[in-house]
Amino acid sequence: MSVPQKSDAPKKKSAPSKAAASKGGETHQQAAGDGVVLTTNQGTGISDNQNSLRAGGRGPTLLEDFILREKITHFDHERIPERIVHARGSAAHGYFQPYKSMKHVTSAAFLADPKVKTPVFARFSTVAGGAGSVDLPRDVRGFAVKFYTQEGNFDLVGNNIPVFFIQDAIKFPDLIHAVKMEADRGYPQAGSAHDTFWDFVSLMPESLHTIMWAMSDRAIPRSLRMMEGFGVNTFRLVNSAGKTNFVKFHWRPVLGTAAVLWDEAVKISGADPDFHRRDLFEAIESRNFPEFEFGFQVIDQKTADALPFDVLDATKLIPEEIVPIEMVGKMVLDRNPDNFFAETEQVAFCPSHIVPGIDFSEDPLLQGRLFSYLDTQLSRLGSPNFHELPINRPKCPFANMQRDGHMQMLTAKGRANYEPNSIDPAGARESPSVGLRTAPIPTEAAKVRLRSESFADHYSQARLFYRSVTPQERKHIGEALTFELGKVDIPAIRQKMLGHLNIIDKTLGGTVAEELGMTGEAIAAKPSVMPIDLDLSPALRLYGKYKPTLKGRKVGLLLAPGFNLKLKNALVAAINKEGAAAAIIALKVGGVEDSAGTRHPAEMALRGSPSVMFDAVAVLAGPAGDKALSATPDAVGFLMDACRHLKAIGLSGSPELAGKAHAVGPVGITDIGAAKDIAAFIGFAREGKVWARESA
Ligand code: HDE
Repeated sequence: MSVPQKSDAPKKKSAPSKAAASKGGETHQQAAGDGVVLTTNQGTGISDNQNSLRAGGRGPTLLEDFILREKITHFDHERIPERIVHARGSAAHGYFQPYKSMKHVTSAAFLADPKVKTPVFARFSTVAGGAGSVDLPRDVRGFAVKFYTQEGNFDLVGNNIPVFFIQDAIKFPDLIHAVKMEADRGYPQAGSAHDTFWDFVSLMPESLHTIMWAMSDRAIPRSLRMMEGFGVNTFRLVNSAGKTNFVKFHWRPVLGTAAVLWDEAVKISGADPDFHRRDLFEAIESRNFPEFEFGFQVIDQKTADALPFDVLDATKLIPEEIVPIEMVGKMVLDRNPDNFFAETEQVAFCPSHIVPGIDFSEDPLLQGRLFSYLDTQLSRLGSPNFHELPINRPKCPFANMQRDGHMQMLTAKGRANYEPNSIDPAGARESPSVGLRTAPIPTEAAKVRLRSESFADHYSQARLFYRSVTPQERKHIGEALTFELGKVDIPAIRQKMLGHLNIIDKTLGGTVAEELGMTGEAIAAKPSVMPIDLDLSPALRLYGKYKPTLKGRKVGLLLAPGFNLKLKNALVAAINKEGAAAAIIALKVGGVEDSAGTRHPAEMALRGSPSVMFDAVAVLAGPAGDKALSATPDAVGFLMDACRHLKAIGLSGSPELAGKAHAVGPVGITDIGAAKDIAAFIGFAREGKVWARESA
């Protein structure tokens, strides 16, 4: 244990060592050392944590210094292998509570009683980048939730996109090798805009539906608190009578969905690589607890059979217009981890962790996942006892005859480490009544390596998604494809991709070809099944589906000398009333003077707070302040970017800056001359983005 041990550690004040004293006196810790004494991992008190043991003040260090060696050895082994995918993640504790009993479809106890709160731990992640990569690459986001139920842990290991790139687990290593940094050159980090990824996609049309989602604004979310989540694979629900249904799991953010623009994502990655992690942590610290509703699409066999695609195919979704989502409860994330490594890093999710009442489907992607996660935890966490770590340990009793192994943390008692046994009649035994029972789904068939015909249509749902979303989303998909394919060196890969895009939607293919300067160069794709036009699904839209709100958002207020204090206070009050936060920015972090010459503290200096970090911005200045701002490139950039990124903008006393930043005239810019104008600014800010400005 490297944490201080209260009980055993000697509690007397530690005297500064002679060496420390001779080198310039006491450190803060030594001076303040009335509290817990620093010890080795064996509990031996440490008298000097500043100097290693040496032969004389200037002599060589002695091998005898076990305190130095213990400390360095532990440090040398502080890192564990990062996750091969989803390495970069942020997490929080919370609870889940059902709205009503779901007993009619599942016997799962945590879904049976609206009074029962089940503790959860949720981890959000990017897929491709390493643990130290930025938060805002274009990427799918992981959305994994561990429910510590009274019947065991249930891990719902999902994503923020409802479909996946491949249909069979055997293709996963190829997909991931293709998207991660290229084997010879070691780049790009956390980005799909390179040859190997698009080479793979161009040869694997089953990935095209997910590609449409990954190129949409879903892949650059504004906040982890504003993403939908999906179980992706089809699971089964089983009720106490043994009746089964298929189910698709959904998470819906109470704050609604929001995304940033690509140019914002690129700039945020530089300005604040931890943008999402910080946002989640700060929201919880300020008690704005992220909330997600949990929804089920319950599908009976008859409905599944009538669908024009296979419910076992993870590259397909079931439109809500065909099977509505029933909201069954809510997850609230109300506590940050105490220690990032012990919790966020060591948490081990496994789709194979289910509880009675939930069962798997035969989806060949899910079947492979059931093997992979347990296997990967063994090398990542280094021991088959990873379930004993506090973050992974079930909160209900657990007992079996598994014993020993690396880092065994439990001290099993008695002689009986096998079953059946007569030596320990009170010991753990199997239980047909409360134990998990697999739904007896018939499976007899010939052993074949074969993809079912029902998985063969790779284009219809890609088209469905592209045509169902809003015009802005469609525009951004085209731009993202142009950007990504523009980064591909090998022309034939681009040409093949254009062939696929033409089949999904001719206009899309044509626009991307034109933007790439490759009109007429597409290599025609030959689908094995020609796509059909499915009924559009407006539910697939990212924008316009949730009510406009400013709740949980952040408004940046740039204050310059001579600003109107009354207006600033009214603005902050209006922003707070919306449930949003106002961040005070000034040219210098030391503060800024209002029109009466009174100095006010700032929270952020302009240089470190570009407008990409906020959902909406306002600039308040007096004449001198306006002059100072317009002479400052960072201030001009602040406003120019806010304008380009379609943010609601409020301006008070800053005409010169507005002119320099070309922020005169576009929709969504409110002149805040008096408090009565604030409502109009808030109205635009609630919309998230002023889309009319983009069309203009
Ligand atoms: Fe994963 N995935 N995955 N995956 N996955 C992992 O497990 C894997 C897939 C997802 O926050 C790994 O603990 C295979 C789909 C999330 O800790 C690994 C296949 C979905 C996380 C693994 C898939 C996911 C992982 C790496 C294809 C959405 C992060 C580290 C058959 C439903 C969990 C680890 C966390 C992590 C394997 C496809 C979601 C290697 C073989 C589809 C959210 O076991």
